[in-house]
Amino acid sequence: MPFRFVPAFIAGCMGLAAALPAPAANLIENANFDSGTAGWQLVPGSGVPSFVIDATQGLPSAPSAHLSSGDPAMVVSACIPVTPQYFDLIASARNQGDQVSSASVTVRFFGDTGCVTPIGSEVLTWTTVETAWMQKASYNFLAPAETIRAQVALSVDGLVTLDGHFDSVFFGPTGTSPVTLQAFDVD
Ligand SMILES: [Ca+2]
Repeated sequence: MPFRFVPAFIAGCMGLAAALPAPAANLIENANFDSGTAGWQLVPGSGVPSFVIDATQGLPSAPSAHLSSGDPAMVVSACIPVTPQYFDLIASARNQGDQVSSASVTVRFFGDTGCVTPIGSEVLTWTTVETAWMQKASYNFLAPAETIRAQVALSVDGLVTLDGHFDSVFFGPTGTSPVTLQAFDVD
């Protein structure tokens, strides 16, 4: 009587589905820049930074965000409500600035609702030689106990010519990043 096994089979499948990892919980809006610069805001530096969408390149795919400036410049995400816990930060970038420049993706934690005064941070930095697209990640870092907000910043730093591309920004509770991102490898 094989049909007797059908309900058990279905129940088994449901159990398997329940055991799969939770779906990705990226707290970043427009993380792949498919919606232009929506969700990101330029924080003007002392120079005149440019923050535009580059439709020709990205990792894993175009478009990406392009931040260039003659002085240190920063673009920030929304000020995101979070609770103190372990987080993952993953991003792709390339640094095309001069020999003393860097490009960084930083999550900053705040104890105030306006994301005014950082009380902790975690940073990924692309150095002078990292001019090709490269994914970087920091897993399982703990937000300070007083954390109530977080904000992710894309920045370029250095002295003369600062130029960074950014894509695929993930910030979320540890264990919620997509498997494809965790397994992604750049040759
Ligand atoms: Ca993209």
